[in-house]
Amino acid sequence: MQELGRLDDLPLAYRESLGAQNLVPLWPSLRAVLPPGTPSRRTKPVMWSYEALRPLLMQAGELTPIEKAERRVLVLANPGHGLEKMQASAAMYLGMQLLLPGEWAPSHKHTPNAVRMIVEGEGAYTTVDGEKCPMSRGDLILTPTGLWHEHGHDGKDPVVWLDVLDLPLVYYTETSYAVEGKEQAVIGTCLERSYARGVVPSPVFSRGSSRQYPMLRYPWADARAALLSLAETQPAIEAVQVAYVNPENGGDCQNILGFSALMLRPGETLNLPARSPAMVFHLIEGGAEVAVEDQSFTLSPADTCCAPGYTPVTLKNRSASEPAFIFVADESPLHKKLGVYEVRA
Ligand code: GTQ
Repeated sequence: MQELGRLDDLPLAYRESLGAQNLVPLWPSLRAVLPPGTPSRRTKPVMWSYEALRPLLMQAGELTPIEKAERRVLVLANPGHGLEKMQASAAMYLGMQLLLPGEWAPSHKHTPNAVRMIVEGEGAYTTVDGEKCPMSRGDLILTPTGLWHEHGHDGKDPVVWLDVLDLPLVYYTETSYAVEGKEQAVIGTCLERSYARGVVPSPVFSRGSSRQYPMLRYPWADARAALLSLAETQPAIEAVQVAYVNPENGGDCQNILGFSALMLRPGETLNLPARSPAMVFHLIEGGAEVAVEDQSFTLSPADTCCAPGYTPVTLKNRSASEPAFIFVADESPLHKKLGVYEVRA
């Protein structure tokens, strides 16, 4: 590959004249912005141990009252991007949010999409556009772009959940903002519109439901049962994995990030090919090992790690007798919409 001219090959006076006109020569930076073959990635493989972060999160509960935080969150930041950027990857933001009994995180809506994966505690709920969604371990609750949401807690113990947002991407595109609102009037619970077992509003005599986000809560009990049944009824399947989809059209449940749950059968090792999207793994149950680049992470329940794109990942169940269950978030809907999605065999 041809070596290109460097910035300091150019006379200083010329460089100054360019700068004075807000002009920049491309060739000294061409290889950096269009690297050969594979993108450069700031995203590093990183793991966040729940055991290590939990006491710090509980300490935040003592140090900062909810009124002074609005959202009491410790951000899982990837040092590859710089901690202050609060990014797990180019498009993904991760945060562990704590709500104590009786606390309330007030209603707002914003342009980034969010999901919550419940990590521990019972009795909290998120109200999304008037629908009250109870939170239990492993449940996935959507708060898509533009929908009002607030969090409350009627239980006795601290509740913690993992927030996954596309905030870095939305912020980068200069489209990130929030609007504060009043406490929502609860018009129902999301339990009232269940899409379980393959029946949806019929599009034959009506246009189905007019909701863009027909399902806001994906109970863990249902996803777990689906994984177990998939493993049992399709033993030859490569990966025991279910996607969280819009049940009315089968598409991704949100616009930018994709979400799935994966079961590693006892003793299973799963080799994931290099794909363009970065990925996040959060262990719900069991024990797993995640190998990516030169790193190997040992995940216990509630541990979270991330992997950059364009690199293979190996997932290993640490138990020979019990399944392991992993929540996966990735950037594939975004990459597909951008036309840059790739799988490298
Ligand atoms: O719960 O609405 O982690 O607005 C970051 C921004 C959580 C939330 C975050 C948010 C929220």
